[in-house]
Amino acid sequence: MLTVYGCTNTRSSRVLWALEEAGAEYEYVAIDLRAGAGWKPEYLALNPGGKVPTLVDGEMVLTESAAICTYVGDRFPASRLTPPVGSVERAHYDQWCYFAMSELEQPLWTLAKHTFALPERLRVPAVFDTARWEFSVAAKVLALGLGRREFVVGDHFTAADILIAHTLAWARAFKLPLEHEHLSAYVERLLARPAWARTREREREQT
Ligand SMILES: N[C@@H](CCC(=O)N[C@@H](CS)C(=O)NCC(=O)O)C(=O)O
Repeated sequence: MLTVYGCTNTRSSRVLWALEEAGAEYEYVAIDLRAGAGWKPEYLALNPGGKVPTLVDGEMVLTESAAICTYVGDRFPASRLTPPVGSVERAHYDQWCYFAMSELEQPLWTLAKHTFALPERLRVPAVFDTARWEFSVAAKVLALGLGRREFVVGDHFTAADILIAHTLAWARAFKLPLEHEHLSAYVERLLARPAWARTREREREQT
């Protein structure tokens, strides 16, 4: 049995989404970050950063949402969430996962850290304009890469779409304009998937 440690409205939703797409059975353990549950010694033993998500599969403990979503795809190949290792599609899949984590997400994380996540004394509001500009550049690169296609890699849904759509939903929550019409349509389409609705439901049941 797989166990996911997560918290509603965080990057752990990506992992639940991947598991729901794969039709996997899993246990969900809610970690109330706002109440400091991430800093309890028993959780720190699993995730030394005190962050979510964490996935436990038997003896294996995995952190980092992109690595976990990729692991889920590889562990449940029938889901087709990850293209075969060594294929051109896998290379493109990796490219878009790294892009999501290092280019698209980073400016949003900067906004989040300097708005609420960091202790007040460490927040620097002067970074906001730069972060918004960086996000608009990354969104443009994504819009060009996606074009009018339905999915970011090949012709079907992969875990790269999970990382990107979840990040774009985060941008929308921050009221950042997506500027590119087909990016808005892409995120709407992906968030309408039944597996995303099941993810939200599972999180609601647990909290
Ligand atoms: N790169 C990590 C980031 C994980 C992360 O920062 N998670 C946030 C929630 S979205 C968290 O647990 N924050 C709690 C904290 O920083 O104390 C991933 O993608 O898994």
